[in-house]
Amino acid sequence: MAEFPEPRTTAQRSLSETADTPAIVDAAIAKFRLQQQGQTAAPLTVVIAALDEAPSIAAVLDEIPDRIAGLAVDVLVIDDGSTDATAEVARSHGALVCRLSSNCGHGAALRAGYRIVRENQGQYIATLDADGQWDPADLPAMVSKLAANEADFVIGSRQLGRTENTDALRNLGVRVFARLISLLTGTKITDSSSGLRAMRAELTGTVRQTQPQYQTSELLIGAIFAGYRIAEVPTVMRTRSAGTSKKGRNLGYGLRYTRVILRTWRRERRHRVAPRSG
Ligand SMILES: Nc1nc2c(ncn2[C@@H]2O[C@H](COP(=O)(O)OP(=O)(O)OP(=O)(O)O)[C@@H](O)[C@H]2O)c(=O)[nH]1
Ligand SMILES: [Mg+2]
Repeated sequence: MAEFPEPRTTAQRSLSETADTPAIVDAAIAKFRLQQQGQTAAPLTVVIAALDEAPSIAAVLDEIPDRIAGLAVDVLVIDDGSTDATAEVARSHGALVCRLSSNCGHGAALRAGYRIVRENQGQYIATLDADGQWDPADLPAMVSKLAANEADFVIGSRQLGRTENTDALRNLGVRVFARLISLLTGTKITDSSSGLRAMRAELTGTVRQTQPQYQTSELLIGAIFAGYRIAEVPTVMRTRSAGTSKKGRNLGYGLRYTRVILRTWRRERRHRVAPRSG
């Protein structure tokens, strides 16, 4: 395992996984498996990566219904090395919890969740954030599209709905990034950075993903070039219910996000396959 003499900073771990991430993830999944004792996943698992979200995660979990679009639901929280009571709160509100022993990044945490679902034969995965910004009430419309085999990857789009975020720069960024990805891939999307998504579990194993933090655009661009059918449904993005943002400042965030889009596009366009027909 790599040594980090100083605590790792956001910049250090924002664009490439640190060397110790695979070992941390493997150990966390092995421990989770022991607790699970061979249980298989429900048809739909809501995967939530959470970093120090004890003040907000209970309300998020309480909003998730037991069944969505007729499917039984598991909720899996990946505690990304929190130093607060995120894991305990999540467990006491009915979630399965896999805990990473130190912070690996939003993308790495989600991938640990995806892997657990795939290995447990789950069929569909939905994601949302632990801070209450995405409303689980939007999930039935999204998951229905998967269940009806109309799409493979469904985005909850604040551009088709609305956002309560009043940060003009952030809101401009959402529009610009969506335009850029639409242009680069030829697939029109309106919200590339939405944390509210529903997808076939299988897709998370076939689309190449390496980003520790900026995972939304990497997964989306990879899914488009792999021929998966993308759909969007309107959603309302709320303001954070409690706690603080884990993201960097707007400008640095925007630059790193742009870099991930361009790098992923360069890497994935070479492997482009025709869109699936259903
Ligand atoms: N940014 C970030 N989020 C993480 C990390 N690990 C887990 N998360 C979770 O990822 C979700 C998104 O993080 P947020 O800080 O809310 O990012 P955001 O919604 O883009 O930004 P805000 O609008 O400022 O809340 C939350 O549920 C976090 O707890 C991490 O290392 N970094
Ligand atoms: Mg947030």
